[in-house]
Amino acid sequence: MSNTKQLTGAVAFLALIAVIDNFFVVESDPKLENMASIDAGVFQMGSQTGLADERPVHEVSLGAFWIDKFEVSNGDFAKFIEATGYITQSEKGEGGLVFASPNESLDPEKWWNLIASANWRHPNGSDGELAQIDNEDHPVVQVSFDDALAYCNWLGKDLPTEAQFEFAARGGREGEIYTWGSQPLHLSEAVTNFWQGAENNEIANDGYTGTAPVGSYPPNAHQLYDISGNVWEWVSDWYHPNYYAMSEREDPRGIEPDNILEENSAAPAMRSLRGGSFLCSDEHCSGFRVSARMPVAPTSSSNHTGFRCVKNNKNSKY
Ligand SMILES: [Ca+2]
Ligand SMILES: [Ca+2]
Repeated sequence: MSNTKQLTGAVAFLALIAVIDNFFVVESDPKLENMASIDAGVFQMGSQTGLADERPVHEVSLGAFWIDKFEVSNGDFAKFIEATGYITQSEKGEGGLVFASPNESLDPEKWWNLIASANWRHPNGSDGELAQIDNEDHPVVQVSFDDALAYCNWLGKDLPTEAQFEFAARGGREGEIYTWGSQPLHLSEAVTNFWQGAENNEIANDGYTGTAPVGSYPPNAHQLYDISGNVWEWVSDWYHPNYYAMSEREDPRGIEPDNILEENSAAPAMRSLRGGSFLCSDEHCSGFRVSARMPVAPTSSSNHTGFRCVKNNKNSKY
């Protein structure tokens, strides 16, 4: 055998070992339990019929990754707090935003109140009805961007990028509006946890006026539950309304904050939320569309915002 053939054989053998090592080490990792494996792929990101910040539709390619099948629950988050002693941003005295029913006011400016006692243990404030101890299977809310990222990092994971979230949410449905296709939501259907009704008349045929236990509704094609609806979810990207016009094609990770702030502007940069919440209807917000984006201050916490984590494939090209 020539030296060249020996060398080629050795390289091929080492490559095989690397693949096997990755397969067994990663696939057997208990932290991948309840995560869906998403193959590398190319998709059309955005929507020509959605809002201005969803345009233009552009081609994006992603490496393989794993993503949580469920929103992170109160029970999951409690383990993190117990293990690390982490104190969330809202618990440091900043409080959290709590939705006030439009029954009390039809003025959208008055729909949200900053409640000092609102935090992940008491999403509606300490006088609220939802006590965390009774809601271990509900999605954790009243977590800021840093809180969400700290949880994912604790598990050796990350928050998904906007591109990863949309690719996973679409579940292979190219050009569709929702995770289930393009058929509009019908009030009698319980396809996801959303706001069922017009204006202030929430009929809650889906069973919940607030959060639902994670995994209460049918999953998408990747077996992802509540990737549409229930609670909005933090993603890792900084938000810019025109980002899609300048996005990288391969594994886009959002714009850098230095490029977001307007010159001489004191306005803070925003992070993106994805997936909509129990407060979204097709008439208002429609955030459960797979292309919908929502800018939010990263320091804010609210009672309709949570998250899920991803783990990137260490052999990923991107
Ligand atoms: Ca509902
Ligand atoms: Ca969700």
